[in-house]
Amino acid sequence: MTSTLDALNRWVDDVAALTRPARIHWCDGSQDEYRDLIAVMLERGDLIELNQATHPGCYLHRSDPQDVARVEKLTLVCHPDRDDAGPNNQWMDPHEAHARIDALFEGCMAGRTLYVVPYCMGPIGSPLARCGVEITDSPYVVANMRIMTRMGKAALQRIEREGHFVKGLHSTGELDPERRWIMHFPEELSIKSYGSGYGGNALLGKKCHALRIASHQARQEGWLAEHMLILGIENPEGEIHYIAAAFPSACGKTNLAMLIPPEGYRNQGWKIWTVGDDICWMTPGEDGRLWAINPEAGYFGVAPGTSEKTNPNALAMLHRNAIFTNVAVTADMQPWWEGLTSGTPATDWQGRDHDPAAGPAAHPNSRFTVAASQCPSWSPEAESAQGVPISAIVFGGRRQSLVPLVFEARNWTHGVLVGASMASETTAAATGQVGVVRRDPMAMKPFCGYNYADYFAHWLSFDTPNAKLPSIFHVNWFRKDADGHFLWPGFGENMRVLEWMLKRVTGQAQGRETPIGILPGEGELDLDGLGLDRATLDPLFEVDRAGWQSELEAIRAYLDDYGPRMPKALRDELQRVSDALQADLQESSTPRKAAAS
Ligand code: OXD
Ligand code: MN
Repeated sequence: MTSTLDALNRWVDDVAALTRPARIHWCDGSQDEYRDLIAVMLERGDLIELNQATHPGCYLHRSDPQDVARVEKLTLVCHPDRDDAGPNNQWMDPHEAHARIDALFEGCMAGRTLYVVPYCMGPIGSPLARCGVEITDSPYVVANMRIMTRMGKAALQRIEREGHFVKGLHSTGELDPERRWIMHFPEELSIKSYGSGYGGNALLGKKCHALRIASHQARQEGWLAEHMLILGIENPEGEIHYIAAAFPSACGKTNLAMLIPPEGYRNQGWKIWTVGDDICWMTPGEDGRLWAINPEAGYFGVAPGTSEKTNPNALAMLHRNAIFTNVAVTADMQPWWEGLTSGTPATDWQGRDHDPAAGPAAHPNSRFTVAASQCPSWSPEAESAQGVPISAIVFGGRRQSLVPLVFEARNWTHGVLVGASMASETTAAATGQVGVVRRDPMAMKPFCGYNYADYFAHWLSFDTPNAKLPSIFHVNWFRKDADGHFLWPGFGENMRVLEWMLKRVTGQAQGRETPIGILPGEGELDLDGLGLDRATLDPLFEVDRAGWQSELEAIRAYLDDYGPRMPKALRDELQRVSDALQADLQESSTPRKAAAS
């Protein structure tokens, strides 16, 4: 019998024969290796040293200006049968896809080093973790993978023990957008990515493995791979409840995961623990609850908007051992981005003298890469092999109108519909127009490795007699008034919403039934000290019946796009909500006594 390492060696040989590198380096993940990589990149000009007095161990990488975000139209999910990829994915026949991308890989590493990067997604000893090997010709990718995953020797040992791994092949190629693909072959557990050095396209452990490939594996094996943060809420009694929350890219997952409660809450003993900020793998435990791990070991966060006000914990962790990508710098080489209240940008993200008239100094999707354990609120439970039990799942989007601050789904099926109905205004995390509303179910539109209809069916299948499933909520921090001002203060104040969720989970708040779900009852959500007037509060907690009827029609049309594969249970649930709304509309058009407030 040939060992896994033989198979790995053979694959490396095959790739080397195709790409013809000058040398091959097997990564061990050591500190010395990291130091050498940094030295190579400094010498080549791939990295620029930042101010080592203020930011020891911090470096800046400037991307090609045409390579600064994920490119969804070049990201393919290549199942043999197109319908398995679904209307939610770009698809190509696997044979054709391999042929097209292998033609690009041909000889592409000439003169370069081929790095073999074994990595583990999740705590190295966790049964929920999964391993992969990325082959890349980019030292920037290797350095980032070392921060973002458990990379090197220990991962290789686990691969040898387990006998399988996800194969990822990456080359930056010529960074030509016309010669760029990010391809996934879920049945083969493999990924091929060419022509981009950007995180989401090139750090293959992250979106490609931990979401697109893992979501496919999760369906086969009975678990969930989700685009969710994980946080722990510690109450004054010292109990910790964990929640997982899905928001589309660049909608504040990192900020929420690292939230510092307002002073009044802190004084009472409330605390937030950060388990993860982007990806969550959940599996049903023997006790019927969902247990979650963060498969990542670092944060690849959006820099602009990260400030003392929005995320002091993130700022605190960014003063050492961080790689910055496409931020601006001050005259004394400190990293700078829009939202920071101190420092002045001297040089913009492209290395030009900063001209405020020429646009932002930092790219709107500029990023930091930093070890998870550097976050002051990092939870030691992030290393737990069994994961953490999830009490609540939260879905959320960026919606200026209609969607209230918070509501709870009635049950699991309704919650799955709420997740499936998610929509959000687009952001700079992907190329394309920013600010247009698009459906982004469970924040997985760019990341679900198979047909969404099958994915919703998979979600519904968790509702078994022995399951003790989390409650499901929906939040919207982004409501605006007619003048375009945010109605809700957000950031640390979101603690108030989390507290209401906990009260619901623990049976301490009754809530108010509405056709779209359960909203906070009068006085249940602590608004003390916020100074919000009725004109602000009313829209945050109102259910605009007519507006929701149109929204439900849009959701129905969206689900219909998936044809007969869409689970009937989800359509029936939509009908139930629609009927409840209709009944409510009729009732409210007949005069009745005003509700007590
Ligand atoms: C990310 C993204 O980088 O969602 O996390 O784009
Ligand atoms: Mn993300």
